[in-house]
Amino acid sequence: MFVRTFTVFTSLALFACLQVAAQDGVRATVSDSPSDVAEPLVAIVDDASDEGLESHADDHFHESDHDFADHGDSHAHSIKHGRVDTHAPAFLMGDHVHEVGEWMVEYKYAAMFMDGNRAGTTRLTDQQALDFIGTVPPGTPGVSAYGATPINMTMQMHMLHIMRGMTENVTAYIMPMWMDNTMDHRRRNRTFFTTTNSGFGDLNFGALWRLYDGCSDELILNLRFSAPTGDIDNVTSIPTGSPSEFPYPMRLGHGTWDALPALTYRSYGERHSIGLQGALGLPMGTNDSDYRVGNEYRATAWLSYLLDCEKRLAATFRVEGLWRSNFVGADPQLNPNLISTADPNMRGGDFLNLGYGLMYMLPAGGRLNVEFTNPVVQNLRGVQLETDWSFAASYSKAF
Ligand SMILES: [Cu+2]
Repeated sequence: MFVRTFTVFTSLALFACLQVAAQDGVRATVSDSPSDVAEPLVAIVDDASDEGLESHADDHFHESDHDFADHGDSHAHSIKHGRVDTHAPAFLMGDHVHEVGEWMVEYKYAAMFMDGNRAGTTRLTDQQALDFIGTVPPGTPGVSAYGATPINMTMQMHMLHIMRGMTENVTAYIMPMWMDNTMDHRRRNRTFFTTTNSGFGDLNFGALWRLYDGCSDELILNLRFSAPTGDIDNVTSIPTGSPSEFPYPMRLGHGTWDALPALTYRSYGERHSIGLQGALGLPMGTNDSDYRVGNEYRATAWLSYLLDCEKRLAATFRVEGLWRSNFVGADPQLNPNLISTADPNMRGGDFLNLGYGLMYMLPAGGRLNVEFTNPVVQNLRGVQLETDWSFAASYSKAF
């Protein structure tokens, strides 16, 4: 699993480097085309005389140029247009809209790596994780300690993201995804086993509504929903020899319809942009296995800094706070006294994550977007695998 992920990452990194190296060659081609990219000095002079609205941009870039259509000029003139950083760092969604009738297709890969257990903010050895009594009161008859513990996990996601501009300010989208989860375990008797579960995850879809469209900033409401298409009843025979359901973190979906609303604010300067996003994950009702996953509350802020004059390459830095509550209810198929991953009261946690990314606009107009994140603070309920780092990479193209 690691090898595959490493290969994907290395290829993307190499591809990005080659593109950057080839950029000088590309520059001549770009400025020869009729839709020329602004010279930086021209943009600066124009800013001074024209309130920052005259930074020329490629008209093939997909963001709307409706604000200045009445100039009788096919070029987009807003500071928001024709720059790579109109998309958010790779892990984020719901950060931009498209113009009427425009489509965008994106492939996104994301992976999360977890190694070792933690209770609260304290790291545990495998033996300490096995001996963790958990939420069962000490001395409960028949309960001594866990029979097995997870020792590491890799979660991978392959997602197709299709967007279409429906009206000037409303863009609809759908995001089918394929999940691939692998978990290594240690039994009390020092033997090991690995389980793997893969398949379609929950189907996310919704609409983005741009509530405010200023000359250098905008506000976008995301009305996102998740349909329970991911299987929560898959079974494995690996640990016990007879088929039993996967524990909570290995499952492919939530089993409930979820509301995932978010609000995003973007503000653009000549060389940088900032973004703020608040997002909620609210499972609705209870699934047919008698539980629902925890609520999620996310707040994130990022800075994108343009690294080249043509505004094709940007570096991003992001800070994210994430609060996740424990599950409500419990699946009667799972015995929380056998392993920590079967305990609905060991799912919540608080995280402070940092993200580092790069995004690059290819000469043909497609976008590459990569981001690494790692938690600098994580406080987990009960005993759980800790998150070490995550990676997301995407390629998108609008037409
Ligand atoms: Cu898009």
